[in-house]
Amino acid sequence: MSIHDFERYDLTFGPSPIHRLPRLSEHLGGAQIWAKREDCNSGLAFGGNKTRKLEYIVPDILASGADTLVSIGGYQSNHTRQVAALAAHLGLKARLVQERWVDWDDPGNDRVGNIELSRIMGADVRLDPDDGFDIGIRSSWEDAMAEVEAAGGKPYPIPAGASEHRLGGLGFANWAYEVAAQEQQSGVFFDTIVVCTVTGSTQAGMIAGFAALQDAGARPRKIIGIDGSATLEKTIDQVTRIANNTAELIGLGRAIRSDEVTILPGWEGPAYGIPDDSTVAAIKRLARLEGVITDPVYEGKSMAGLMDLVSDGRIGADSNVLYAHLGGQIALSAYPGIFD
Ligand code: 5PA
Repeated sequence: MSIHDFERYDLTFGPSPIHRLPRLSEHLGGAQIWAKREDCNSGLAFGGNKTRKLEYIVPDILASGADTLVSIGGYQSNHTRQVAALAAHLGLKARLVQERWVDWDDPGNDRVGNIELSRIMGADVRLDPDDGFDIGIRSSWEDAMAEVEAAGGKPYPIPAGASEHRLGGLGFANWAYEVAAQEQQSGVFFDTIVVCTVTGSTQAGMIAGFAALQDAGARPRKIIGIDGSATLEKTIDQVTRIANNTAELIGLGRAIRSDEVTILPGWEGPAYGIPDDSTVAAIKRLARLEGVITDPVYEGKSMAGLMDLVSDGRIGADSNVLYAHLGGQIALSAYPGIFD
């Protein structure tokens, strides 16, 4: 088996674009920095990293005969917004459990941004103010499944971030092959990839995909995950587990080595969903140097990490760094206070 043996249902515009960030590179005075843009990868409700993961899950959804997608996230989950868009696109219903993952009191946090879009797209959005952040399987989500069944529906479960789904790592295993093809065209090899990690299947898929390419003779490269949730040990376990599951699916034929899993702490802020000064500074700096927008929950944190690693030389000056921009800007309207 290889990644090419899995059916993929098209939800994206095609390969996501890669472009240079010349003013940021110059400003930091080290490595050359490029971005691959999952934040504009699809016409479905602004897309993002989950849209790529869902491309490999849709065939299973359609085969199951389900009529309702059931998923879970925080009030401002990008994932549940992308599930709502997928349901609309497929003509299915969506039942979304939105938990209070973030202790953040900007007014409108449970009404604007992602949750507003999910409501516009007709999802059945249920707030659960009692449950906090957790990347594992939740009882509130299992309850939602049972409720759909009790009402005569046929639910299809999509766990948080689609990460614990059996096929959840395939979208970003394929991303690795897409990067390799884009490198062939441009002649630029990215020796370092920087990616924000929370529920894990984005980075885990990349690890499995690049491991397969490397075992087939490609040059080695470093994938640096930036922790976005201040639960580092749990995240490392989850990424390792999903990377191994995905590696098995795509026929890697060996286990993932521990040196293939790098997740760095330092830019996660006090908790999931809460930015610190470095997050806010990184969001402003990237926006003011390049006109590229990042969010305070995910990409602002990974960008803060990238900026420090490049400017202090931990990523060497001779590197070509690929920043995986995974989306998430829709949540900005839930955080107006940090830019007042
Ligand atoms: C998310 C996730 P993983 O969860 O695959 O590690 O990806 C982290 C990530 N960037 C990075 C953006 C913009 C993201 O939305 N979001 C979750 C959500 O509910 O939206 C799954 C947590």
